[in-house]
Amino acid sequence: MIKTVFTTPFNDQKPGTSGLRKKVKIFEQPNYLENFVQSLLDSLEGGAAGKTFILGGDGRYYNRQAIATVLKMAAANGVAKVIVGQGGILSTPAASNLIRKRKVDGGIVLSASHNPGGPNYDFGIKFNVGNGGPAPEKLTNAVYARSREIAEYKTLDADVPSLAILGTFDLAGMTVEIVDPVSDYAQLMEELFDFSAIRDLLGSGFRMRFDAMSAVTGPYALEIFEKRLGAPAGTVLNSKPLEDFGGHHPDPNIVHAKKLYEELMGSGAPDFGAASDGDGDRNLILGRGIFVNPSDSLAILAANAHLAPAYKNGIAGIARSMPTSRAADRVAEKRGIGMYETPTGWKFFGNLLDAGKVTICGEESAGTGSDHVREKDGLWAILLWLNILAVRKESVADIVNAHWAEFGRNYYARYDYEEVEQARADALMTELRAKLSTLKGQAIEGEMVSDADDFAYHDPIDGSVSENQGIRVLFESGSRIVFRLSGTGTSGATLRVYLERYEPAGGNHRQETQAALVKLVHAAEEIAGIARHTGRDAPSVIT
Ligand code: VG1
Ligand code: CO
Repeated sequence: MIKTVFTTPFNDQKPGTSGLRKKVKIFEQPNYLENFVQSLLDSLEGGAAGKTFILGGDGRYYNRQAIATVLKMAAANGVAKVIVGQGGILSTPAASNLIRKRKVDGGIVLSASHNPGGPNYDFGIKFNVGNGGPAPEKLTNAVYARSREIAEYKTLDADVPSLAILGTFDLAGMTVEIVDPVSDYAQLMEELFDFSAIRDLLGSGFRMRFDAMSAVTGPYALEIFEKRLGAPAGTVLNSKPLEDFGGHHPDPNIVHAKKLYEELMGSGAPDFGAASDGDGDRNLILGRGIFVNPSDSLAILAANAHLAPAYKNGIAGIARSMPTSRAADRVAEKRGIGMYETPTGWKFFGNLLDAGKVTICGEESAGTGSDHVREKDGLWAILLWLNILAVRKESVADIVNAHWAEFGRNYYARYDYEEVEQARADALMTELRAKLSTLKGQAIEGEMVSDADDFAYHDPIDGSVSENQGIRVLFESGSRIVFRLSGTGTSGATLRVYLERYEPAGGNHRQETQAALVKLVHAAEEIAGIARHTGRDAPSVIT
């Protein structure tokens, strides 16, 4: 029942920051998903035959059809075994954990992460390698090259049995094992953190809220917070995963998790609020009356990680993506541990984690994680915060203020200009690149530019080089502006402008963020001509 289907290439299957992400409508074109999956299977070192993979997704619209397609194609290509999350569900960090725990060859995760879901919105597919982390560029480039020349794919002329019941079945000679998506992950969290201390905290009148945003973390959060940690029923909001995330944008920031944010800022607010994204790898951290900027959160978690059992002997080093604020650098410097700056996207952390150079990694986009898996991990970050709160017995605001007092504060914001016409966004970046060499030594908005470059990363472990990873403009004052185009959007281009200003220990840490950055906003306009190029006089989203 194996059949070979003739096909012709699509020219747009280049994986971005995190896999191939497109509108559902694009994925629904005949052969579109099949072409990509076959290109992937063809590009694996040693081929796909005989290998074992993990498979699951965030449950969004098209997840079920895609799981069936992948299973049939895996079987037809001679894959030995696929371990699937029950109902086709696995969060990204849970998939990473299973790849490592079961020592398999890799995993396929179906998700468009923080992008909205539903028939008119987004879908995605990404591949993780044997260490549990996102495929490195060498592999994603090979998949893209293959997708440009593909002429046929293999699949089965058969239906895939239901994935609703735990157990094992045979699919044309391939073993399919259906596992509980939550239990291995929940067990890992219990090994890393002091659950009894967190249970005591939650039993002592400390109130928390977690917003699953109708996405994949609902079942994980119910099991961990309400069942294992004894938080009262109702602690987890929007806990039922929905194919369209209830029409919301499952991106845990103060714009899209507005209701939670308002609750934490209001009177009678709980002590702690948190949220995660579509596939469970991002986190939002709120305290009563305070939003913790993700870059600050990375620094605070790194500075306090030793309070949790898994990190009690300290951390080896920290890595952050280039646009992430340099708050974590202050911690690394003071503690005398390694600090690494990588391009945007979790795939660049894998080598550093595997080599034991770093223990904790993070991105400004609300991704934080450690060497426990090879993905960013939303619930992990939230549990580490809870562990720290349980030990320090201080409020979130007090911990943040004490951190700034010791290390200084990196005022920080990201301005996103979404759905800009691609040609206009490209023109902006081209013009910017061309004037880089002239920026140095210029005074802009009264601040002297000390350096400007296009970030290139030289991986210290495997020597690979990744160029054109974003424009950095550094000022003598220590301020910085970064410009780059998003690699996860599905319509037009998204220009991201990252603004950062450092206020040392002893300085004024009580300013409102936007007010503190106002000069940099003007400088960014002067340097890049954002309004002139994009026709926008304000960003679509500020985070
Ligand atoms: C964005 C973020 C980046 C993150 C990526 C995937 O990429 O900026 O930090 O790693 O999304 O996150 P870009 O190229 O759009 O800036 V997720 O939760 O969507 O897997
Ligand atoms: Co995500």
